[in-house]
Amino acid sequence: MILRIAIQKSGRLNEDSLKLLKECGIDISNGVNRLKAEASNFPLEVYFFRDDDIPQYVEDGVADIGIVGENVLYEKKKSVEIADKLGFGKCRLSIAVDKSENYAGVESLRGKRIATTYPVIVQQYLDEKNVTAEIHEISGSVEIAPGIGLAEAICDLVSSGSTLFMNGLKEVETILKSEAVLIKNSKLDVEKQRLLDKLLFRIQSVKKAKNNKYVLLNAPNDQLEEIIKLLPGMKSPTVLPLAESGWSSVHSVLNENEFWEIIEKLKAAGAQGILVVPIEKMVL
Ligand code: PRT
Ligand code: ZN
Repeated sequence: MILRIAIQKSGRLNEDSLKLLKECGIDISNGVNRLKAEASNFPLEVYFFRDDDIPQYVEDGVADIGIVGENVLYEKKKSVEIADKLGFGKCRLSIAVDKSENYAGVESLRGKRIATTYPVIVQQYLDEKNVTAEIHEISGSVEIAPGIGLAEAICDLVSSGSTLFMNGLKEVETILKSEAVLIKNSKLDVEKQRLLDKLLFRIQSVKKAKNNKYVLLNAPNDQLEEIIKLLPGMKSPTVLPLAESGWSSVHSVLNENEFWEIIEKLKAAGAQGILVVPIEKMVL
């Protein structure tokens, strides 16, 4: 029994998808035939496709699971399930207009031409807003459409915003926030589901590790109690005596979100020599 995963052949999601598998301890042989590769230490076969085709292949069962951006998933409207969000490939699908335009809300789009590679998502958005506009589906370089007189607005993926800026456009509405997700065929058999659960367990351990840091610090013993109170840790922090008497070494795990705030408080409480180390895997 082997689980088949579809990932992007080349492009923005290819590298991060392979990296995730590697972090899950899965070695993929980089065979000459880059259409398909097999893992040497997990029952997994990797297929390399264009991202646009992945939802269809997973729905049809050509692949059991796949990694794709939510933007592609919602545009293709295939009946597959999201097994997990993966935290990379983050971007947003936004409407942009010429920067000199007097944009006064979504009503301003009424009767306008909107160029996009995401006609389904844009139409759904306009319907929700009760706005009628003309959608021009084009296959690439959407950002030049207003400049060449093809449309008054565009809807495209944005990450840094520099593409819009360089083309004299401004972002006016965000329709969708997107990241890479792991999708699965909705009728996986028990054996394949078991393999997927095994993979998901590893993915979750990798994700948790990324969101947390291992922190080591030196604390004067008379401040130890206060410092320990500041540390959430997995259970409670590890405390070891230092060679220098009156001092201890404290080890704990901190979440990225609360990290800076706690570090500040630790310093204020007398902690010294604070080391922050990345965690590779975290199994709770
Ligand atoms: O060949 P294939 O069809 O597989 O690839 P593709 O060309 O369709 O997709 P690719 O590799 O460009 O993107 C794959 C996925 O990465 C997308 O479906 C998104 O889920 C995700 N992603 C994340 C992005 C971006 N960020 C992104 N910035 N996809 C595209 N862009 C483009 C955007 O279209 C625009 O042209 O980057 C430009 C904007 O970037 P900024 O930084 O200038 O704002
Ligand atoms: Zn594509």
